[in-house]
Amino acid sequence: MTIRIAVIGTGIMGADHAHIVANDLPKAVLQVVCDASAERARVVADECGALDVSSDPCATIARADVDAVMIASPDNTHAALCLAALELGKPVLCEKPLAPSSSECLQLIEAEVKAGRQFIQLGFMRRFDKSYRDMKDALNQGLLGQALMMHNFHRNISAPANFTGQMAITNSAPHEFDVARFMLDCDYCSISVFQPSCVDTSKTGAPVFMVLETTTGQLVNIEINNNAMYGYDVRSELVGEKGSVFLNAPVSTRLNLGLKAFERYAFDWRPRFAEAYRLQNKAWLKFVETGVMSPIASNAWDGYCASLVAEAGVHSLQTSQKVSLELAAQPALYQRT
Ligand code: ISE
Repeated sequence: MTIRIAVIGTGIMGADHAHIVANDLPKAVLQVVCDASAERARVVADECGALDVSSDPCATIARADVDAVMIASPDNTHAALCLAALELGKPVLCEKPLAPSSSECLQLIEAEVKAGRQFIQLGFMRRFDKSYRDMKDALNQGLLGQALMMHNFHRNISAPANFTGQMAITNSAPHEFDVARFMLDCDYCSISVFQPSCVDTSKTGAPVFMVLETTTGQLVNIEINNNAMYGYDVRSELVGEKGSVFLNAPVSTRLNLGLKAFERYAFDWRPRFAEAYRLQNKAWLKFVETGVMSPIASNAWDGYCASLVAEAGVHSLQTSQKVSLELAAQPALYQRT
């Protein structure tokens, strides 16, 4: 059976998802590409051979010839569009964050609980990345002993014009909030956020440094530096009692010239995580076919956890205080065995 997919939003990630559907998911067809800009929708639809275009997301979701929906529109539209799909019983792959506020995430969770099944897979693609998978395997096999600390660095070349320290926490850091929680199989009990006092923190892209405590006693630190200038660079080291695992980004060559060695950095996250996106989207398609979500995929509950931490992080940034975290009760629908 062919699954007919609509992609909503054709910014960087929506276009990327449309290309993955067209090129890497043989059981799917790109039925509709939808964007507020009809022109932009047409460009992406033509590139990917989509059957139709639209500028109306709710009408697109409701179409009888659409079986499942990928949501990659602006962050503040995610919750309403997820809800529209869920009410029609259509599975969704939603880009992160699930919603800017944890209360909106809880509304989606309530709707899934009421429906008695999950519909939303969230686009935390790093869970499918080979280097993070290997790190998790080393931990699960007991090679490291107990995990103690996880150091994370997330650097982009340059911050978009609207990118404040707050957005570093709500838009960039959720990847680390989610992947460290997944890695350590934990939740967080507090977050403290710092910025270097030697920089003008009102400027876009000023670095943000976070320290989180987990409910199982580990420390997680995260540097977000959206203006790192030199390349897209995501690093992580998991430190255990007996050893550590450091992520290697996929690097195909090293150029040796004039007594120096050069390795290439990606311009942004797409090349670095290309295979993770493909694996994530394949896992989602299987979820659409079978109704069974991949055990490593991120769901609406994981989205809620990430948004709650981001909210607390923004509060910590504003008050310069450590902020404690308390999760709502987890519905049985999301309990993993
Ligand atoms: C962006 O939204 C992403 O999801 C990227 O993975 C991240 O590197 C970037 O900082 C975010 O703004």
